[in-house]
Amino acid sequence: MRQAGRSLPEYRASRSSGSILQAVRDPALAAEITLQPVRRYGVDAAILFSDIMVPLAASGIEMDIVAGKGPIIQTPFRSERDLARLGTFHPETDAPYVAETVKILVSELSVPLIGFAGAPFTLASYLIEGGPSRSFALTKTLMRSDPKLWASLLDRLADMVLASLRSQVEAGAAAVQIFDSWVGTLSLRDYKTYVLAASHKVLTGLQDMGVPRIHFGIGTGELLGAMAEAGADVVGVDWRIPIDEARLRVPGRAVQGNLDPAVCLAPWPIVASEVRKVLADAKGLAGHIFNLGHGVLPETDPGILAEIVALVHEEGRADAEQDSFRTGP
Ligand code: 1CP
Repeated sequence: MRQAGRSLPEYRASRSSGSILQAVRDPALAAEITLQPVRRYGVDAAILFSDIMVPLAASGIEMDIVAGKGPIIQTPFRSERDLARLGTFHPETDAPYVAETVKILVSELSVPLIGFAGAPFTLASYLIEGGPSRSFALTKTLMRSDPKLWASLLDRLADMVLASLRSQVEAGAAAVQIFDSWVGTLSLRDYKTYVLAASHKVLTGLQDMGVPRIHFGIGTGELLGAMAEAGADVVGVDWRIPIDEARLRVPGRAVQGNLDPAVCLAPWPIVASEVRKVLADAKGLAGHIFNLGHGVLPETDPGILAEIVALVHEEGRADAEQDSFRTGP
């Protein structure tokens, strides 16, 4: 459950007044924040406390991550000249605190740690728009009007993302996830023309490391087949499409998802029934990781999340028992 920490009082106390980038640069603090939701909820994996913007910030792109808003870039990317501002990213020297946090966590966690990075398209969208966007108008305009510059930008970002993920795995992360959160704004044709190659470079560049690769975006129902082609082992989906339908669109891959995070704001009996619907949709699928379809909303009651985890574990165990009864020991 991404950003599960945001709903916790202990998270707000740990973060106090500093910016998220400051918290990420402090390995002891970042490790503590990563552990908080794992302790509270008993989830089966931890996701590193960091942000998709960290490699860009560490390689010299000036930005703030504004509370309640998101990343704001001082000087957005607009032309060929801006490529020069994107230095090469060396995780060991530019952001040594990330690997250090991973190492602390690996020694303390009893569940696997998921490392992560933003996918090239989503990172490019923040660089070009200068912050969060609804229409992605500037991004799409640059993509179409200067496809050569666009391809160079995505290729540079792919190198940065790959370097970041490889160093997280070397430090001990047991799986990686790339967040292409906003790629669902594109048509399938545009995805294939402008994005697939860069995401493919990242995912296939991790192949030799032998860790599961998860590829996630929201509003990606029509892109799922192409996202699977990009080379992930698991495709994450939001709540707009039933998980069994998603699975049909990503042959040979596992799926992750897909409870609507807003469901968690409803009274418990409704939440329980919605959780059961996801599990029923996923019944019999060769690979399903239960998760929300996007991040936890900050106003979510932590008690509800704890109940969801308990219910999924309970139903999972009941299923496993039934399967062993059916197939014998
Ligand atoms: O559970 C965790 O805490 C994991 C850490 C994590 C992750 C996986 C954070 C901390 N950010 C992310 C990924 C991230 N960051 C994504 C991809 C996942 C997603 O789609 O939600 C994106 C798009 C960002 C960019 C970003 N950073 C946003 C979204 C802005 C927008 O365009 O709508 C925001 C609000 C941030 C700040 C941020 N990052 C993380 C947290 C807990 C927060 C909230 C602010 C804070 O507490 O200061």
